[in-house]
Amino acid sequence: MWKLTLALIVSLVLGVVLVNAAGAVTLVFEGENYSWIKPTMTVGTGDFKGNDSGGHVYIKLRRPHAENETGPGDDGNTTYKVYVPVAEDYTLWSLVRWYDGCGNSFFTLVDDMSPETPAYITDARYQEWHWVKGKKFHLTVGWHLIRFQNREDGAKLDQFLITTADEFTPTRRMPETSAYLWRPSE
Ligand SMILES: [Ca+2]
Repeated sequence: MWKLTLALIVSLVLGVVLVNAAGAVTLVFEGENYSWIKPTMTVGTGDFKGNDSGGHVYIKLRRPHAENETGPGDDGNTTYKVYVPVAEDYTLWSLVRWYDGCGNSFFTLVDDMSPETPAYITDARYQEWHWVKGKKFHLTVGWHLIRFQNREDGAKLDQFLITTADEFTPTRRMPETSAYLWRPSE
């Protein structure tokens, strides 16, 4: 209960409510609202809903597109500095669109994880936006870095979320909890 109370207090301070009735904490971020970006990660227009005012980030297709598992052409990435209000195990979900079987993954790196860590998201649904479940990881209270990094060209990211809920499968775009994201001042 104290965790729920703490999360509610933090939510009130930050001006958003992210704690549901069951006490789960869910933080949602837009791919295109990153803290830092490194090419060949690129900002694109359009999102899951076909909404042209929305955006995503993606790894540009190589010419020619990789046709086998040759490894990424660079370490292009977006990094998100996020504030975690409750120490807990969090599951990563990502709203992605894959190009094909050789363009269907991102490294998903938390804090000091490196691409040598076998942490990435993938599945076999191509050419349509859908949610993909990632790993569960423990986060302490405070600021953390979450990075989506080039693993295969042609991969796109509209949104991602971290949640303490075990029995939760997102099926649509979620309201962004931007108060929990650090962005450099313009
Ligand atoms: Ca987006």
